[in-house]
Amino acid sequence: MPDMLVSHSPQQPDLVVAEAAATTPSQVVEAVARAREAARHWSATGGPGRCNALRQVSRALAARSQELEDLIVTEVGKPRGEARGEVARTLAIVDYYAQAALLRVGEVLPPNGTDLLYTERRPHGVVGLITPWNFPAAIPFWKAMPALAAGNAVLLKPSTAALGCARFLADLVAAHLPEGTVELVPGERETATAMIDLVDAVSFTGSTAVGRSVARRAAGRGIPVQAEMGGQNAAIVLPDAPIEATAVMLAGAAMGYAGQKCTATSRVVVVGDPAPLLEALEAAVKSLPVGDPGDERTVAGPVISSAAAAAVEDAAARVTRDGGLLVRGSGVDSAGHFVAPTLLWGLSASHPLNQEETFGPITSVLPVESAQEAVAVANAVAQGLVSSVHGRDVGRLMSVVRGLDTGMIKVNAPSSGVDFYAPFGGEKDSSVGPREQGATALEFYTSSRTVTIASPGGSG
Ligand code: UN1
Repeated sequence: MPDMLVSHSPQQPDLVVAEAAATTPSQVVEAVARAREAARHWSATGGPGRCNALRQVSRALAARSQELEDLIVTEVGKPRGEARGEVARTLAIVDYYAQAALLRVGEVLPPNGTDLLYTERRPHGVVGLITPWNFPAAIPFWKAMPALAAGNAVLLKPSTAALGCARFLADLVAAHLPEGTVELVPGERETATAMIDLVDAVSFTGSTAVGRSVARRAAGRGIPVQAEMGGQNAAIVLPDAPIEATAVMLAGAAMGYAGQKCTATSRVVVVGDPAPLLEALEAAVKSLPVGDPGDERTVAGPVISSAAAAAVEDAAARVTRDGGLLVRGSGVDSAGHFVAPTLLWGLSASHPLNQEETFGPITSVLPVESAQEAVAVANAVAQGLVSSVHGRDVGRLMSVVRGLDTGMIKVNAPSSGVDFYAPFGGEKDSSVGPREQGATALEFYTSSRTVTIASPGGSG
């Protein structure tokens, strides 16, 4: 008997949202065979044909966007406003890559004694996608859409916690694309491993530990691999930053969706006297609306599981034990996995809580003397996904920007939130392989072929 996979609602843990049997390795073999056959036809459909099919997906998704929004709220506890934003982003991603199917696929170079020299980008064939639960629509689509636009077929192995969203999306795409072009393969490690061993490229988003092993396995087969992993993102606040507005922005960046984003702000590095910012942050964290994710006003709903809630409580207990101080926002007394937003300070920059990713509503304040020291502290972690800098003086802001070692930097903007058409990815332990999103994504899902053409008997 294959294992049964079940997703539960984080605010109502008794509610089963979706169920599926785990895909066995032999079923993965079959799915890959179907996808491989489909990929031949799909790539032969040509750019305009693929553009039309993806535009139909876009229309179908637009017609069912409310349903998807509700499912995101229920299945992964994302607050309604953010869930709506994610659905809008997902739609924009489909539209963008539908058009991208019409963009140039190569270049003509000056022939060197021959008749023609050109390059063309060709799909890999079947790509395997391993996606997380925290952006259950945007991430599967920001991987699948460029892969499909380029002419690949896709196997999608979603996180079990977002099984319902993945099925919704896979069914919606399957209704408009040839059979086998998108294969949903629910499962855990065994399914993922079987998939990595058979597909032609892999894209992963999730934890650093799992991402590293996915990358190693794929690299062992010599296939292209991309892994987006954890962050330990710092926000640097310079002395001329507007205190109130910055505190509100940082509370949102740290605690929005209960901090369950790889782009969440985990450390606030404040240059100079920390007292005014700390006071404003305390007020912002204490007044942060925590509660039912279905409610329009909610900023932080429940965390995904009881284990995730326990990890935050554990971290809070460690702060006190290790001599730090903390302020906690409002908690919710319910059967759901709610935890109070937590602001901490007084721990050294090298303390594990300032080094590891908690993936919950917890952020740490670290006072420093100078902008230079702030950059050193911000960079002194293994991860390098995103950082933010807050202040007014452009020269000073830019000198901090130049010193930071993350893949993305936001100036006077929250660390979380991305532009779907701009390259997304990090440095150090945060990423392996090329950036996601935008034009680079189309490159990742294709390889370049160089063609030289000469006349019979040789030309020139
Ligand atoms: C965002 O900040 O809007 O898993 C996107 C994550 C990231 C995506 C963040 N890969 O949290």
